[in-house]
Amino acid sequence: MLMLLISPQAKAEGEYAWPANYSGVMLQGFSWDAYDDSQWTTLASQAGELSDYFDLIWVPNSGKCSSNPSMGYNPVYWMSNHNSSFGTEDELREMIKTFSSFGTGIIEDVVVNHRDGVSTWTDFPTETYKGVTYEWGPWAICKNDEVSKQPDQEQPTGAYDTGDNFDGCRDLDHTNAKVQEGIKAYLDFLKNDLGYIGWRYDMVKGFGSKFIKIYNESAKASYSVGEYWDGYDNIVKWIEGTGRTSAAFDFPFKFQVNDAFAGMDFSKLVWKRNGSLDQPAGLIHMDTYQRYAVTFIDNHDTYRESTKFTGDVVAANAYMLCSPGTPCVFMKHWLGKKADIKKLIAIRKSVGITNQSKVTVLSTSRSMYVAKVTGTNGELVIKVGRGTYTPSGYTSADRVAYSGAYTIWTKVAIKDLDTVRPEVTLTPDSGIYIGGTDVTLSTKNASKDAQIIYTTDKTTPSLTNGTKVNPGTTIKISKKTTLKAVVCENNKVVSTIKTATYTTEYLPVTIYLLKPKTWSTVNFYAWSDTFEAAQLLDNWPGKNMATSTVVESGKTWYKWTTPKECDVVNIIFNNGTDQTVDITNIEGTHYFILNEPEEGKAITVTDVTDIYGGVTDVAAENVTVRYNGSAFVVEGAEDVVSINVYNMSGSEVAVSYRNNSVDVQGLQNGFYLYRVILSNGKVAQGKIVKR
Ligand SMILES: [Ca+2]
Ligand SMILES: [Ca+2]
Repeated sequence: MLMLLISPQAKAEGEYAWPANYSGVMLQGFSWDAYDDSQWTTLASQAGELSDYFDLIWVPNSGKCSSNPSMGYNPVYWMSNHNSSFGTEDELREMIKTFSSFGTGIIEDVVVNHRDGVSTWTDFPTETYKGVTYEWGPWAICKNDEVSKQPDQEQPTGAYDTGDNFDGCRDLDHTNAKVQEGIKAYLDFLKNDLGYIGWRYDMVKGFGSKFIKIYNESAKASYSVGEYWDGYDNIVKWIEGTGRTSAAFDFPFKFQVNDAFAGMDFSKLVWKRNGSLDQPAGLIHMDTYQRYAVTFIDNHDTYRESTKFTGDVVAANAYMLCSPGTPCVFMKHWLGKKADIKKLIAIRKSVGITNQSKVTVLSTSRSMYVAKVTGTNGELVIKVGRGTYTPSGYTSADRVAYSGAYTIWTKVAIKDLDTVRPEVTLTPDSGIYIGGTDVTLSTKNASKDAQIIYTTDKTTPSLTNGTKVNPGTTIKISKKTTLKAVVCENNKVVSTIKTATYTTEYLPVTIYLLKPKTWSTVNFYAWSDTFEAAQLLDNWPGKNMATSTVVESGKTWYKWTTPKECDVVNIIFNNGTDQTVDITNIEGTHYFILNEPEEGKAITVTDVTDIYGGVTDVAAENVTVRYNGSAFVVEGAEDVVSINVYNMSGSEVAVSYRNNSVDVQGLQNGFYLYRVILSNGKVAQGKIVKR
């Protein structure tokens, strides 16, 4: 009877935080501005190799943000738009699925301390998930957020912030139950819809730790780690504040490693547990917290600041990979020292070291740290530093990895983690084949019963999508096609996705730029894979476009069309002094406008092709749009397919389908652009004022 009185919601300690005795190794799959290295398609193409070594990969926030490009730390959309600077939502889903099929979990960078508006500081998007609509207003914002000093913006009415303020986005009021419901839905969406295995919380100093407990218990987080940038005592306080529902990055570990290598004083790699027992430094020195520690040598922030690790990268990774805690290898270190880091991970996994493995420090001095680490399959001895040491019972034949800066001895046989995986080969591969080509699909390293599943509509080939054929099948490509294919064995997808693009004719690119108000000179500068800048629009700053203007829909545009052999182009707009970001991989016809410049940054652009690209459409006559006090209403037409509303910088702010009105109550007063498409294909567009 007594048992029944125990609170049913009481959870086993750490149930939703990080597994006990966890042997996994994590990769931070990006560094700052890693827009190339960390594209979802790039990561997915390496899924085989990365999955041989890593169990978890932390990637940038994949939701659409308020700038482009964005590293993900100015989030706008949570559930309804995961097209980001790292790829489209389809590419994201394909990447997560590919890693998952190799047993590797993807960790999302969850940024919920703050959020940005769609077009103003406070107009958060309305999003619907599982039939529930989440509509937010200024009540969701902490009253001491910096927007309270902006009289021209809607004023926040939430409670005071329960942590630090992030200057640049609106700090959310986590004490508000509706905010909490939104975050719970967001995490549910990440885990159960997109397929993330867990998350890393950004800037957890920005709100109370008890809210993490609410969120993780709701989402049943399997892996949660918080970025609490502080010393040991405060991080421990934070972990306890979350009810041990989250792990934390081991900043104290990172800073001891920095200090030890910078001053060549390896005694700094040791802290005393309970004042007496020598242990590797950081959160991990305490048995209580090893499980909740994610160790690292550098991350995207520290690497570009004065906190960057400047010592021997391999030796530091050796120390980390031969210590408790869950090691998180940094992308730059992985790319720069791949062979060494592969070996160190193979050693950790062969010996069976976990986040809670036992360490016996054998020697500690300025010149070296020496410790015995006991894994589930045996033990190793690691020495970091240049001091001389030979562990008893070992000979030089037992040294499995070493340099002048570190040595590892073990008698455990080191496994080769490289897996030979089946793959698809396409003959010929991507390229330009004017008039078309035949492509043969074959397998490599696959069993004789293996089959191939392919798609030609850019969707992900899977057991339930695509055409299944035998290796050796030839298919005819007669128009521009993206071919995606996987190997399938015993009713399982066993390869990464092979993607190839076949171009069968040249389609020139046409680029329009709306005449910028503040530039008296406009230059176009372009390059492509097949053409140098000098062959297209001349060397920097490119071509002065003064004589290349056209007037369309009452606006003056600078217009340029590529030569017909150039069907993908990269461009920069500039005025000789200021310039835009690189606008890459443009195909077809595109209309651009410049965004407001930000101090010290290249100017970003908005692609407004959706609004202006339709000017050649047949105009719908006698169709008008009027404001009725709460909605924009279409008059003079019955068969409305869609109504899109854009702010004056071209961002879509409202949309309605199969309806002759669109609700604009959430929008501020001012001018908007609308575009109405009728079922007969005709288009009405124009400007409207809400007042
Ligand atoms: Ca703020
Ligand atoms: Ca905050």
